[in-house]
Amino acid sequence: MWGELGARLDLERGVIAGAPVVRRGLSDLRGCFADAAAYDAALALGDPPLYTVSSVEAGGGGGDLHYGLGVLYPGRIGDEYFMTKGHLHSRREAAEVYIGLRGEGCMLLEDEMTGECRIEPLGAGRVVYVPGHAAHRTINTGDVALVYIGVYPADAGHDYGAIAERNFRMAVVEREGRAVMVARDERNIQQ
Ligand code: PAN
Ligand code: ZN
Repeated sequence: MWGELGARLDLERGVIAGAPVVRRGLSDLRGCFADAAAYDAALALGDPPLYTVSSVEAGGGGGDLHYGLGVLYPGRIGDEYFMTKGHLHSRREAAEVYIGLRGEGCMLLEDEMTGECRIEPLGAGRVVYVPGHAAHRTINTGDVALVYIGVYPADAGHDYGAIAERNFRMAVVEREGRAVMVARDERNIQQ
């Protein structure tokens, strides 16, 4: 017997109705932002919410899919835009499809095998395919919440360890009003 197959996107509250919600605040992203002084200064003023994800994780079989609705708020730490922690999938070959619903931003992708880095625009009307072996992080470069859905294999798993240890090589920062990708090391030297 099939269980529940449909769900309501409650875009007012930014959740999938009835689905569990994970909330991440600034304090959860220690070590992610390149400008450590700006991070500490912002955290001293409070611990603002950065994003929420509500997930539907029904079946757990090899062919099953899970999906989540992400809401990433606008803002910056120094010149670096608010972003998600980012991860690889535990089963590295597991890909994912991101569907943008509202707002403006991008995905930062980094191939674990080749080191290739790329930013792909994500926002209303954009879909991004995240290949296997690609570390992925979502970034809000706009003024309103970036809302998106990610669909991934049920057995993908989330591996945060590698990114927590070495972070992404690139950072997405604001330069003269525009979002640009710069090398994280370069970004640190400019401090
Ligand atoms: C997404 C992410 C979501 C939050 O549903 O989990 O954007 O990002 P972090 O998990 O990196 O905090 C996804 O990629 N799932 O696989
Ligand atoms: Zn993922």
